Amino acid sequence: MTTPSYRFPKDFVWGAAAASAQIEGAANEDGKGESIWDRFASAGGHIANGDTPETACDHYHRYEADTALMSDLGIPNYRLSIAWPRVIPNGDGPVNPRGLDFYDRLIDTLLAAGITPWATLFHWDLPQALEDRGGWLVRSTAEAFRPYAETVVKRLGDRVKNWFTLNEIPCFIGKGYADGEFAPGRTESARAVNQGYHHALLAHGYALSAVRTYGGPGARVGLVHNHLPPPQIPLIETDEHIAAARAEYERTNGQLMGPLFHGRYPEAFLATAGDDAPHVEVGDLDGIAQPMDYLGLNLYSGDFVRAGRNGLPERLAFPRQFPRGDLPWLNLTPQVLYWGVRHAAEVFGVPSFYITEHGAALADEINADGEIIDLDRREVMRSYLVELHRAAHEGYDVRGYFAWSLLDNFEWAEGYAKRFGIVHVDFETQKRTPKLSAHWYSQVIRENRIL
Ligand code: PNW
Repeated sequence: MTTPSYRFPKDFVWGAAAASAQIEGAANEDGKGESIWDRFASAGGHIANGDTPETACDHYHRYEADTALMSDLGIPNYRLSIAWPRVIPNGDGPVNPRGLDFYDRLIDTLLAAGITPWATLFHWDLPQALEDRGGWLVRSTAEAFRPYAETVVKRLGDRVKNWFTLNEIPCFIGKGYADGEFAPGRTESARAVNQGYHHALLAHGYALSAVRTYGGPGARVGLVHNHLPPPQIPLIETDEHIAAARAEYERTNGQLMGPLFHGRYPEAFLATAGDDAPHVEVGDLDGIAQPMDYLGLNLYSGDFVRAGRNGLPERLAFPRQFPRGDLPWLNLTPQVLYWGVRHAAEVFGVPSFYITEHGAALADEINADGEIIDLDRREVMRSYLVELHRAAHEGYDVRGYFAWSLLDNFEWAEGYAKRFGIVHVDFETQKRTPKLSAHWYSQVIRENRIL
């Protein structure tokens, strides 16, 4: 028998991911405080079709059935997030025991089903009470994150061994405080926004310390990073285009990756920022640069970059008919799973990785038999995994892949119309139906190779 091609490393971690505000619902139940996404939705005008996260997938009440579903599909790892306002409704006030109890039950249910939990401490649902005092633009929000993280790690750390601190700083700071596209919908100065990025980094360091101090034996922790602009894929894999892509990657990721992996803001960033550079207090960078056990990468789309005529990196525009998912930014570029890993390793020396999210929003159709044969999503996942396999085969330490997402869910400013799930959700009835992509993924996991 020949060795099957596209086999993944032994012990490769296969999973599915989700986030509290996108699936839980129960926005006002059991003492949960208001989050900035609850407020952003109720303020109106920000979210497609006037959708809100109030009910979402009703996972708060259906977590047992959702766990059973994962178990039926043979999904052995689940990346979830903890809602800060469920645990500490005002952000820095008293703990809400019923909020912690929910995560306690959820973790126990997962473990009883043989599913390993991977918990993210912050996936965008900031307590509104903290936003009212300045949100991520003020240092006290990062300071409040420390006791919150400690509370969660102390309570769940005997059973949760794999932690992520924050999800996608560029999205919740950039889109939340600079573009105004995401909650809290602010459009602030470059100076204020750079300070916000710094506070997010600081919060990451505090959460990392919390896991190191209270996580118990075997606890591991990292950040989930994403890239805005998207990671740079060399137009053709020649030395000169690779160098151009790498230079642009370094330039656009230095503000976060520099402090995290080199313990300082890069000179190039400081020169560009000038007077808008963040204020940094003594000791901040030591906390931020504490070694992580792994870096999580959320990778959906890349940009093609070439060495331009003047020798400078040049980003190529996408042709009108380039393959794209159901969102304007979702260009389907499988190579991003390879280059996202390789650039981070080469430029910033990142030693090991999990792909903490990859997936596609597509316009699913239910056929006459009630099935969703999402050949498109399956093809997207398959082609991206081929590129992840290439990275693993070349020796990059890629340890796992989490499909985004387990369920169709509240896709932030896009509401419920954009579906990323490998399991379809009927938001009228809350019925779950695994799509073809879920059945296929289930088999990929079982065989530990791309099918
Ligand atoms: C990520 N972009 O968000 C988040 O981590 C998820 O919560 C989200 O559902 C998923 O990706 C799909 O969108 C992103 O504009 C949002 O490039 C926007 C962008 C990237 C990631």
